Amino acid sequence: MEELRQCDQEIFDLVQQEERRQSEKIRLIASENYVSAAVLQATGTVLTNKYSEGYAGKRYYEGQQIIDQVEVLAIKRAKALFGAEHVNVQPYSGSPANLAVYLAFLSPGDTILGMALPHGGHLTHGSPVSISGKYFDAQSYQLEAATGLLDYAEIRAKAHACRPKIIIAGHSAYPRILDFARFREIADEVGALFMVDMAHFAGLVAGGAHPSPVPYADIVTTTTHKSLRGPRGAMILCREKYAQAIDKAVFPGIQGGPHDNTTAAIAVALKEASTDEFKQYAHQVVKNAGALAEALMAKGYRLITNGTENHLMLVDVTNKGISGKKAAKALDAAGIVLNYNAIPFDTRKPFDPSGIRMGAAAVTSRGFKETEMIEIGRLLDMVISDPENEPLLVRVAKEAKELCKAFPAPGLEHIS
Ligand code: DSN
Repeated sequence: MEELRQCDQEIFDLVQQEERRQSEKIRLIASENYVSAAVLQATGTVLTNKYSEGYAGKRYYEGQQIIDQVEVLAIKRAKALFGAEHVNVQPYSGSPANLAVYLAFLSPGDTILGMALPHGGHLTHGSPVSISGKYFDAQSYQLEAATGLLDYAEIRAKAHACRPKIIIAGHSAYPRILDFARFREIADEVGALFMVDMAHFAGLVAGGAHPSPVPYADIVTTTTHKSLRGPRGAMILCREKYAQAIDKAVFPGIQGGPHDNTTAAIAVALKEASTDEFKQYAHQVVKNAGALAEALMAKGYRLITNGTENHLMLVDVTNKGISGKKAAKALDAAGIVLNYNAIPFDTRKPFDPSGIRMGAAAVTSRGFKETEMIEIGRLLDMVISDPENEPLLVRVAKEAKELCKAFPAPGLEHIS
């Protein structure tokens, strides 16, 4: 990065500091990961210089000889990896991808049914503060109070009552596998389209560690940068009969030119995700999340749904005499980075909720296995049990750094 350093010392220094932070801290934010050096390099190419509104063979600018090949390759790899009939790789990220689906199939005021945000759904699944809740009649389903699990009978009853045009499955904080067949049945009963937002677990699907929604859903959206380990971007997978509607909704519906450097990096990530090594990675993510969940439960932590089947955990820290926010801040100071998160039926406010959310995707990318996850559980418990003990936080941060040092993060191997 010599040219960057010479041109802009301030940004150069900040990038270096962020490299160090990512290298030396235990990153448990469930939606984050480390991309490979190859994905990083593709992201930083001259493809960023090109405009290419339209689709391969039908662009509004000349000079697409190379870009068309890049996009076609990304689409081909995504179709093969997920078994999809049609893929659009242009959405800038997950929220625009979901918005494009709504633009393709809804008019303002139409009804959608998604998981409530405070129960683990996403902003774009109909939260009142999001365009998805402001422009549409957004109905939501919640989790079962006693178990924290999805209640398919309730989803069915809600769907029959509100007759949505789209039923959305998918989440940001639900630690269990979704029953796509049940959702499909419900959608068919009420004549709704069935959309799955698999952003969180796309990498697990790619690696065969989570059932695929593709055979069941009409449309599947996903970001590319979470468990899939690609650059920040998104894709929409759909049945061929919806291809034209989806493509028109992405461009010219809500976006202009695609970010071609990102498309290239998505193609690289999809190539990586097609390997046996990635399959092992995806299965290890699930094993690692399970190991941390067990370690925490053994120390008396209350995990929503009593465990996990995917990459993430949602932990109610109330019985530890601490709020989620206080726990997250103390942990960050101690070199363990996660986020505070509402738990289902939370009695506290979203900005200072009762829970913390954590995931195993990033630490698994750096090679952590069950042993290291159990060690993380020990460190995490020490901090949550004594969050104001500053010397302890410093000590734990040192231990976290030592643990990380033994497992250099992808793309950051040069940090010593
Ligand atoms: N912000 C992401 C997450 O953390 O789950 C979802 O888009």
